[in-house]
Amino acid sequence: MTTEVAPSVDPQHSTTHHTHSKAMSNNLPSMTSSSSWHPSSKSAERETSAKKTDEENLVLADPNIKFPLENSWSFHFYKNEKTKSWKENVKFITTVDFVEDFWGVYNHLQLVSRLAPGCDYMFFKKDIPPMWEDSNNCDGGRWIFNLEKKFRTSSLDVYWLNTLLALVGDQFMDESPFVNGIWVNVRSKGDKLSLWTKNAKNAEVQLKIGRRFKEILGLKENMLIFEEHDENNKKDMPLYRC
Ligand code: MGP
Repeated sequence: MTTEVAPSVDPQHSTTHHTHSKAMSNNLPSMTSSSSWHPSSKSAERETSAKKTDEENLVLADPNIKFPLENSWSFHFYKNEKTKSWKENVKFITTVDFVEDFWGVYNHLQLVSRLAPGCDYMFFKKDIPPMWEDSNNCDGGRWIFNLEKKFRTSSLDVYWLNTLLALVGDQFMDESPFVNGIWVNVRSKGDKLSLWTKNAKNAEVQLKIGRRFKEILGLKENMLIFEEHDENNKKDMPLYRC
């Protein structure tokens, strides 16, 4: 885990989450022993299996073992300081490669709902900077969910956490390589979650991602809109909806 700049941290906020992400369960050693149909192999198999289970329990009990994520992810923070450029206001926080590090960072960051209006968190794949200009983003776009300010305290943190878990748990499956990251804007006029994706023109991929995002957030029809980053392609209407 590499750390550069940390935003305001709330030491009081240390909710412990024990949710196992798919990434974690994927990496747990298999708890089932191999099975053979041949009767004479049974006792040897039981012995091997007992030995294996002992080893697995030792691995699980070892406090030094960490569970790798499918992808490494970076947290970033944005604070609107008027004297600085937009790029200067984007601060890298840290990269997480393991389930345990993800929770360590998440639990020590200020909750989204407690950020000052004008601030953002971004959670992007390690090698993808959160900006349009990057080659991974420039031909992409974002699935946007607008949330009225009155729902900030009751819902924003849950939407944010559920999306983070979906990303670290690799829940976009075959479309995961097209998912770059998630962005949350806290604004006085209303908050916004944006899922950044690659290859905006690929309608099939984008709609699969959009539908999955809709399920993760538990939204009704037509609450998500997709727009391209490229100003030249942007229309008055969203490119897709779901
Ligand atoms: P925004 O947050 O994407 O605009 O960008 P939006 O969704 O209209 O929300 P707002 O309520 O914050 O306005 C707002 C502004 O930030 C843009 O107009 C740019 O000036 C700057 N900005 C945002 N992003 C994501 C980028 C980026 O990737 N690169 C650069 N250079 N500027 C950006």
